[in-house]
Amino acid sequence: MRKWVRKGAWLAAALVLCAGPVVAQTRLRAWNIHPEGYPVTEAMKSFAQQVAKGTQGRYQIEVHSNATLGDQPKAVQMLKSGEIDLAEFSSGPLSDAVPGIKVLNLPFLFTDSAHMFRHLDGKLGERFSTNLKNAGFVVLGWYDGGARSFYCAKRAPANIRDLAGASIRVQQSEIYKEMVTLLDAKPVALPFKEVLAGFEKGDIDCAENNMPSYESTGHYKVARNVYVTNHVISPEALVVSTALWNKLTPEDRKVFAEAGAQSALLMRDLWNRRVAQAQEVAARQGSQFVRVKDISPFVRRMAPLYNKYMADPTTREELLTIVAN
Ligand code: BDP
Repeated sequence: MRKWVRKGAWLAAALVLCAGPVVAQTRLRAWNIHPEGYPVTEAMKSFAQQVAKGTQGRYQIEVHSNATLGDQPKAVQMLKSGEIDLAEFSSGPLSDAVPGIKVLNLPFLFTDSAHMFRHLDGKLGERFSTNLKNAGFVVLGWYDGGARSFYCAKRAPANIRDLAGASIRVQQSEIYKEMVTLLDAKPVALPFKEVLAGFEKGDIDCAENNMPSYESTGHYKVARNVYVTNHVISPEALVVSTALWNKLTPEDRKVFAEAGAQSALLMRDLWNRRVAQAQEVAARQGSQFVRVKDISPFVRRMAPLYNKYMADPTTREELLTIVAN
């Protein structure tokens, strides 16, 4: 018996030696608002895997999905205070941190995602990244926030005038509120996860979002009338806190940056397929899609917004760059 015990001890010691030096592991927390299977979630998971691989397991990123750690405006603060290390944000809440980003929420700014990424993968994206870095967010990848349209529970808009008087849920973002007010409707800022209940309780008549979010949240079950305006085409960003970034070695930064860039490509690819799937699911369950026939009355209503942000020194240059290219 004693002989076996001694043998066991030797074996354990040998295994420890074979395992090599113990690698210190750093656990990082990543915030995400979307559910499992959503393009953002899948891209973030792939990012986490690639970082773990590229740093030989020294960085383990836990992706906390479904806003379990709190809503988006709260998460922006959590990233700044170091409570979380990484996150995927849409450009609405990010613009509270960097006013110039506001421009990305302007209606009818980009013609499509390709137009948007031409700017974000170029000089404009670099400028935004620099400003965001100074505000505490290092951009690792620009994700697709899709094209947003209105959807309503009881009314079926077929014209921009049909939205007048409606209570429309918006993100906590200045431009979205202004846009809805210019449509003679009432903006109601609600956290993303409370929109479904808002419809059910009758607190809101309409909301606006891209099709994957319309479907994944189940909004399509209570708000079947989609008015396809594609009024905002905007990006989202995978970011890491500047505090964490400053602690990384140059080699690790390279791993994070490459993993971020690759995850963005994966996300954009998954996104396009998901848009079609989401529309199909909603249509099969009875959603009605009314395409806008002439967008010009909507665009004309937005004139005060363009004037305001053209006069605003924090957005003027960005706006001119995008409009001119
Ligand atoms: C989704 C965005 C998410 C926003 C949400 C919203 O991906 O980041 O929080 O819209 O409307 O499309 O709040």
